[in-house]
Amino acid sequence: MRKLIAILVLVAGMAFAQSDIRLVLIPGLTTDAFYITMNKGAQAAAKALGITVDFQGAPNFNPVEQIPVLDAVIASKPDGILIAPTDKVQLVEPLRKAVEAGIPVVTVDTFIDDGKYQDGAGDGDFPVSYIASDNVAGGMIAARAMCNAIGNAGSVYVSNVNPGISTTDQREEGFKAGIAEICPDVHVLETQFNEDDSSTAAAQFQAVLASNPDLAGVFGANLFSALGAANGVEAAGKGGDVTVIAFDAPQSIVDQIDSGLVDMTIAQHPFEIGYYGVITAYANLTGNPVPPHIGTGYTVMTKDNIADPEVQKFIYSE
Ligand code: T6T
Repeated sequence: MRKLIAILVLVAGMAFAQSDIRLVLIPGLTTDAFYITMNKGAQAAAKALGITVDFQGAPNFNPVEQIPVLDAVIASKPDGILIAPTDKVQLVEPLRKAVEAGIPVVTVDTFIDDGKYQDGAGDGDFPVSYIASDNVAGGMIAARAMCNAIGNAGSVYVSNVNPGISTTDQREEGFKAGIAEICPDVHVLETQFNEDDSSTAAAQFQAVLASNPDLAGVFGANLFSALGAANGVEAAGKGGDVTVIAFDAPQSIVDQIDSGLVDMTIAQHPFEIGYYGVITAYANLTGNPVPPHIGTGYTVMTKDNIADPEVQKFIYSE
C-alpha cells in the first residue's frame, strides 16, 4: 500500500513539471489589435507561470478559416486550448473533438452555444470557462452615449460583422434594448453586416445615408465596423452631423476621437482576457477549481479623457 501511495505521489508530481505545459491561444484572427493585445496578456501570464503559450490563428475572422487551424492545433496535442470561437454554433463540434482528445478548452472573448458552461445543459456545455467583456452591457453603454448625442429623434443603425458571433450579437442586442428604453423615438434601421471588413462598412454607410436623409448616428459594433463607419462618415463629409459610437480601441479609433469624428469608444480589456484565460487553463490543468465565467471590464474613451495616462494604457497594441 505504501509503495502504491509513493508511486501515485510520484506520478502526480511528474504529470506537469511546470515548464512542460503548452497551451495554444487561437484568436478570431491574427492581425487584429484586439487579439494582439490579448496575446500580450497571455504571454505575461505564461511568463509568470513558467509555461508556454503559442499563438496560432487564421488571417480572417470566420469559421471556415478558423476550424482547420483548430484541427491542426488539436493534432499537435497541446495541454490546453484557449480560443475565441468565430461562430456560436459552427465551432461546437470542432471543439468537442479537442475535449474528446483530452484537451481542455477555455473560450476567450466569444463563447459557443449559450455561453453557460459546465451547467449540464446545452450542446456546447463542455468548455471549462469563458473569459470576456459583458457585451450586452457594452451595447447599452453605446446606446446611452448615442441618445445623449442625438436626442430622441432621427435614425441610427448598427454596423456589425456577421450574425452568429456571440460578442457582436450581444452588443447589437444591448444597443437596441438601450435605444428602446432611453430614446424610444429614435428609429433603428436594419443592421449592416460587413464581414469584418472596414471598406465594406464604409461603403455601407454611404448607401444607408443615401436612402435615409434623417440618419443621425451609427454604432460600430467592433473595431473594423467602427473604423469603416467613421471613414464612411468622413468620406461623405458628414463629420459633426452624424454621431459615431465605436467599440474597441486601436490607435486609429483613438485618432478619430482626437479629430472629433468619433464621439466615444468602448475599450475592452483584452490584455486581462488573455492573462486570466491562461491562469484559468493552468488552474484547471493542475487540478484546481475554476469559475465557469470570468468577466472583464471596459474603459470608455472620449475627447475629455483621452489624454489621461490611466485611460491611454487601455489603447490596444498594434
Ligand atoms: O471586438 C473584438 C472582439 O471582441 C470581437 O469578438 C471581434 O472583433 C474584435 O476582435 C475587434 O475587431
